[in-house]
Amino acid sequence: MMLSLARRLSPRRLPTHRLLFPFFSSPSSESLIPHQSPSLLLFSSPFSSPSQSPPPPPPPLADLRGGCHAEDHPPPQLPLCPGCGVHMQSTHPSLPGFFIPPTPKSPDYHAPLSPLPLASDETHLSLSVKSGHLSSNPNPSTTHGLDPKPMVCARCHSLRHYGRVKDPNAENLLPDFDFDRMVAPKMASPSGPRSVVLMVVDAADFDGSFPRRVARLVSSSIEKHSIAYKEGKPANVPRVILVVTKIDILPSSIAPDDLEHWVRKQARIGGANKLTGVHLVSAVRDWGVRNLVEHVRELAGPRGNVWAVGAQNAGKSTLINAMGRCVEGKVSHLTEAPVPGTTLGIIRVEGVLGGQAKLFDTPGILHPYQITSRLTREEQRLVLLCKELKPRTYRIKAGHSVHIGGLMRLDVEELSVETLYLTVWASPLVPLHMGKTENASLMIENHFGQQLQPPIGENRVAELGKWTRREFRVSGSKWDACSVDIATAGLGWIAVGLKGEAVLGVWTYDGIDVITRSPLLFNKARIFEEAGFTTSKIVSEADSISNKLKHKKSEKKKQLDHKTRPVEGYINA
Ligand SMILES: Nc1nc2c(ncn2[C@@H]2O[C@H](COP(=O)(O)OP(=O)(O)OP(=O)(O)O)[C@@H](O)[C@H]2O)c(=O)[nH]1
Ligand SMILES: [Mg+2]
Repeated sequence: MMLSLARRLSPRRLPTHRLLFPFFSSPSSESLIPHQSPSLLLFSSPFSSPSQSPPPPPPPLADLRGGCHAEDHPPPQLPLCPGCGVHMQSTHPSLPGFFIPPTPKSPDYHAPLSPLPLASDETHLSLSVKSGHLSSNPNPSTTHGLDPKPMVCARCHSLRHYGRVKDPNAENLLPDFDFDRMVAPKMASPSGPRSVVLMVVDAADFDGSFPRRVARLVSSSIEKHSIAYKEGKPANVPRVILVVTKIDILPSSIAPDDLEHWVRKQARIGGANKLTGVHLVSAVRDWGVRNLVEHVRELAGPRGNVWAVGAQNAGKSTLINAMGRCVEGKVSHLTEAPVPGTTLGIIRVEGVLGGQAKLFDTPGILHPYQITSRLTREEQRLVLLCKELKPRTYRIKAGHSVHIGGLMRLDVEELSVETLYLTVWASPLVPLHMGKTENASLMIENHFGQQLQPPIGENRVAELGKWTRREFRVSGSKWDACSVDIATAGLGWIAVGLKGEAVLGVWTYDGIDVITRSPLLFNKARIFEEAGFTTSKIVSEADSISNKLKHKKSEKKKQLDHKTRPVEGYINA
């Protein structure tokens, strides 16, 4: 139900009829090219020799996610993109997995430049150019000995180099990744190699990115298989490691022990009550990654299967890349990007674990209750956190409201004391506003999509769904500490500090999760925010646009007045 709502609301999703355009109906899953390694493709005839015949029909879209095939359904015989796990094809640019095969280079392409002496009259050439000519590689074999960069699909190339998807419509053609069908049965299988589940959670959006489905699945299979094991039946009890990543985004003042305590508590609430271990890491700073690798190797043994699973954009691929950096040897680089849904298929990563143990990166699970699932790429860019969080604090009275962009509003409806503290933890790119609740309904009409972004543009407001209210009764016993967090999945949270009781109304779009939890951080900003909009580029740009419009209107009015005056004069005369 929730999923279908998100699908309906998400602008990134195309209407279903787009999925039915001619090639989709093609029943053919015949191979386009024989299965071969990407490096062999460089010189393979089907791609490198332009053919006059029309391109072969593409495989059904449902088959393009690598590693996502039912046992009885063979995968298309196409190479896999080592960055995102999609099947690569060079015939249909609008389809996922498209890549342009490089043209074969002449055999002497890599030949070193001959160390020709420079002519004495070449004084106009810069020294660097001269030195470039003169210092040829003394050991050319080292240049040739380097591993060629693995070839990736056009989408991965664009994500890696420009941080965005080249053709968003292309990936929307893929059906959603079916975790329950593609990964769950393998992960929770009672037979075969032992499963180690790396449950990857984003520290800055813990509850929104916590994979509840995975937690429930592994907890129940641990229970079931443990009973079977005690009865002497063959049973494979999965081991679960909770990896809380992106901890570099949390303020450095947080103590690791406190964080771990908080994480374990929230994980229990989320349904993960049988954890083998908890690791707090930063994959971009390599904090805690070595310990994690050692623990995973120990649990996987010589033959285990390790699955990195979690919500979209939680940081799975970046984590695996960081694990790869910890081990000696060459590990291929997975595509990582601030774009939910980067990884498209299941990818087996070689070289991180020992023996025959296997490590898999998986596509992120779509959480329709995370607000990011409703946003466009441009809007996601404003909301996603990538730098250390900074608090923005208000001291406010009853009858006042705080907006986080056009995505969430908190009203202080009733308060047993005079004021309370609200500390907003969200992306600094999202502007805030504080003002009287009685004016809040005008904010939607006048400022959502402009000063209050995301959504970007007025038309997007209605697309995000119905704006609905939830009520929370909170209480606290100290002024100098936060008593409770009110967290909106995918956006951030507001820490409430008060000595008394309050009734809070929280507004956001229907279907987006809002929860209360024990506070994660206790910091407040040194300088409190004031009423009105926070200063930001978005607000000043929106202000200057509306000022220009007002100016134009008043100019027009003046001109009209000017034109009508002589007529009035004539009448008067
Ligand atoms: N600051 C910080 N950013 C991180 C960390 N780990 C990942 N990221 C960022 O988070 C974003 C998403 O990372 P990915 O590794 O692509 O996430 P994913 O879980 O594989 O995403 P999907 O493939 O969509 O499921 C990227 O912009 C990363 O740079 C971290 O430890 N610290
Ligand atoms: Mg990924």
